[in-house]
Amino acid sequence: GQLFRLEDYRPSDYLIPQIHLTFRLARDTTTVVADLTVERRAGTEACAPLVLDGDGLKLKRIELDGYGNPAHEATSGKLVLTNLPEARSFRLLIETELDPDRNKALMGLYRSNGVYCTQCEPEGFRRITYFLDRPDILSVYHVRIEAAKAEAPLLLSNGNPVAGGELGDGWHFAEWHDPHPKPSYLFALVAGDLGCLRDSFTTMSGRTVELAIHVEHGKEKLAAYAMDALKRSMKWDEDAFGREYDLDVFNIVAVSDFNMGAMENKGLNIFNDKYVLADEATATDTDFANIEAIIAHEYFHNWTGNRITCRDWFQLCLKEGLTVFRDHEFSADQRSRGVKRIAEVRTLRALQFPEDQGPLAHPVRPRRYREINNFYTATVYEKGSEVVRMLRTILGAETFRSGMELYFERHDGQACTIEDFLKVFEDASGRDLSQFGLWYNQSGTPNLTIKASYEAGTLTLDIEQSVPPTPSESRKRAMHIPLAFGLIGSDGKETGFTAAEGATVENGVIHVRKRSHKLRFHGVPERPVLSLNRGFSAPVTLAIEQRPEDLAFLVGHDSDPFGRWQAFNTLLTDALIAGYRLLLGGKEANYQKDIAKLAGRIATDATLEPAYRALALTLPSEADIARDIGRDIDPDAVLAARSTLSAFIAAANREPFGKLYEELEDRGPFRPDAASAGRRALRNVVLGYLARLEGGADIAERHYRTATNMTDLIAGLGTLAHEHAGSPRTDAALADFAARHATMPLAMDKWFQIQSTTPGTKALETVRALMRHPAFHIDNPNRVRALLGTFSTGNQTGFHRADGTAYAFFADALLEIDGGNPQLSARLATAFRSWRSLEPARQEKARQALVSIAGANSVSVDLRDIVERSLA
Ligand code: HT7
Ligand code: ZN
Repeated sequence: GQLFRLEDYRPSDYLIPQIHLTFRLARDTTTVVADLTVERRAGTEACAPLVLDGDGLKLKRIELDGYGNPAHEATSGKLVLTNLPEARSFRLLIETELDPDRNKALMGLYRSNGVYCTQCEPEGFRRITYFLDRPDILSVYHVRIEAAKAEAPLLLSNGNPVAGGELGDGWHFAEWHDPHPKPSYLFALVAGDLGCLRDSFTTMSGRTVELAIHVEHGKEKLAAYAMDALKRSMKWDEDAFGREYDLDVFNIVAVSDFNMGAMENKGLNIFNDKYVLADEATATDTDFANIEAIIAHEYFHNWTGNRITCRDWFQLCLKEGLTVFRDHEFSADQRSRGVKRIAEVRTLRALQFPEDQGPLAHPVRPRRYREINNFYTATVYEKGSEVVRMLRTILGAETFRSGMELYFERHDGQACTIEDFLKVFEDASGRDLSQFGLWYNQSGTPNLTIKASYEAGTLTLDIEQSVPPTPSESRKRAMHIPLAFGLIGSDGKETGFTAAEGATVENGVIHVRKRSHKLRFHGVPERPVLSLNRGFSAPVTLAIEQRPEDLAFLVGHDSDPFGRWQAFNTLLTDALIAGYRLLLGGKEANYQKDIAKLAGRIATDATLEPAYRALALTLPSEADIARDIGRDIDPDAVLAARSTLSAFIAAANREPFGKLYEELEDRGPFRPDAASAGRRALRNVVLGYLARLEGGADIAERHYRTATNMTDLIAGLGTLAHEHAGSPRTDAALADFAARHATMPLAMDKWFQIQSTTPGTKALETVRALMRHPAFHIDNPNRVRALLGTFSTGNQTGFHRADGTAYAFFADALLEIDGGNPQLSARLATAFRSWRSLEPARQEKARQALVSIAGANSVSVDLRDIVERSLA
């Protein structure tokens, strides 16, 4: 694969201000006629060739309007035109022929369940027609779609509908016009036979927008929650960011074959149906929360991504990091802010930290790529969002908002860079953000080491920052780290200080900007307990010695919900790592009674939200524990430490947990709201503990049998399957679930997932067998992720079996998937990224599996890129 470099960016010689597309959709051959208005950029010489991108295209016809057939050279991957007219502007007609049915990569035009649909980000448009397929080419689109009416009564594209009618022979057509110039990656088309849920929204200036969500016939009701989330998103963007929707219609289409969550095509969002369809019988509370967040995310892209887009793909975080930040804020406002923040941090640590600490580390704005599809990462999205959050922390909410307003005003209709983004905040605040800009350019998770001492009214913090070396970045510069903090007195209240020296401290934030600071707080009346990185104000790791009694004090007293959660999480992690070391040394793990008592206290503290209690009582996952151990990991010992601590906490809290479990039973009608979901979450976490005690299988089985919604059904089945794997009652419950949900692929995904994540060496055989199950389809990304994705990332003992057979199996599966869908195989291959932190024998086996992929006969650029960077 070719290496693309940020510093090589050049504006293109030509522009394409307008494009008319005509699609004639038919099963065997679909034809696309693109009528482009091409304009030579001022300063470009008339003899400059026009080089259009293509990917696997068959060229049928090419004409220069008024000039006939132009001099050209066409390959499936490029179309080069020479001897172009002297005129600054000319029209170019290109006809290509496609076969959507054979497109298994799910990029460009393909068919999913009989529905024609497109996916063009990042470089899928070039699989439809030859084009300047880069995000800084903005064009006004006019689209005509022709199809057989019986096969495709519904014909959709971007923008507003402008014409439609009959063509004879059972064919019909529709025309769409999008007045907003847009990059090709936002083009979309959908044609098929779908049902529809309709509604409308009145914008802040009083315009009516027709809303429609298109789903498989019979599933219209399952789109009700998504529709509600859409209307709430539209209103929120007006209130929180002053952004109004700008077309007469907004369409969402749910398809079942999709590589990611959803796509923000202008006025025509296309979704993975997993993130649209929901009711209590088919979706868990997590599914509902994801639907709300993704509907919002794609809608928010209308301004951050579509109206203001990226100059080039290196700037991907410009739209993604900012839009994730916006969807996080939306969910925080719709649900519980404190709980939402904890969940975000857990996700960041689970997905982004390992990326930043392994061979695939890259800056939030990468400088190099071979395959841009491999850079839709947790670093670009989640860390990108954290960077925007830090910007708001540093500038304050008000200045941040003026900066955003300036951004919309100054850059509407443009393709921008991170420099443009930072500049609006510099202009709005009068601050120099050049050191802050390192967050975009320097990879690796910064570490802060803090030593605290207190003497005679003065609290001294010795703060050291270091950023570990990452691939191709060995020397790092000091970053600007905004560390929110609190000093807590023995009465549990914040204690004051009269002055601080050694670092800037303002509005409860320490601004760490140098490699080391000696920060002194004067006038501190007593030795305070420190609450640091409140609200997770900076995405860093913290090394600070804190006494267990201070952490326990924070659990009870920190006014910051994240700080309270973090303190208990640290106690749990410390206990788990100590237990792990004992187990590795051949001893029994033992735990302090205090931790179980604290768990009991949190569980039953009625002043705390149930959702918060559920999060606090969820033990760090095996992957979390492994990450904190850092090296030489033995996953079997990690599982043993986690199971024993869980059983220890359960045994010490048998009665209060049992009582809580009964009290939390929901007897009313199902509601998907955050408070109801929080109660279910707490009850299901408690169930996990109770299941470890005598009689636990009975409780789990009863939970499953009496469940009245998918959340509880899955909690019961998962608990039974994971705690009592292989027992006849588990097998019976699994069979029962499969029988009840056989015709519901999204529910069957949960069934695959429960089995693929059942701990232990047997999981490999189960997964192998399930690949032959009639509900499993290797061409469908949701099925593949449910079975193979969760096996590799969610089953530490199964995937990292000591004999390495799961690695070899997974390598073979990746190659099979790679033949059809390279984006998917590459994404799955990232499961190997932390292989160097395993103990040596497993490391060697994982390395062999990676080497075997690299040496295989035909490997896509996508998969090869991940494998080679993982091995480097
Ligand atoms: N902007 C989109 C990213 C995307 C994508 C979506 C679906 C299929 C393939 C894709 N490649 C990239 C999704 C988003 O961030 O909103
Ligand atoms: Zn996005």
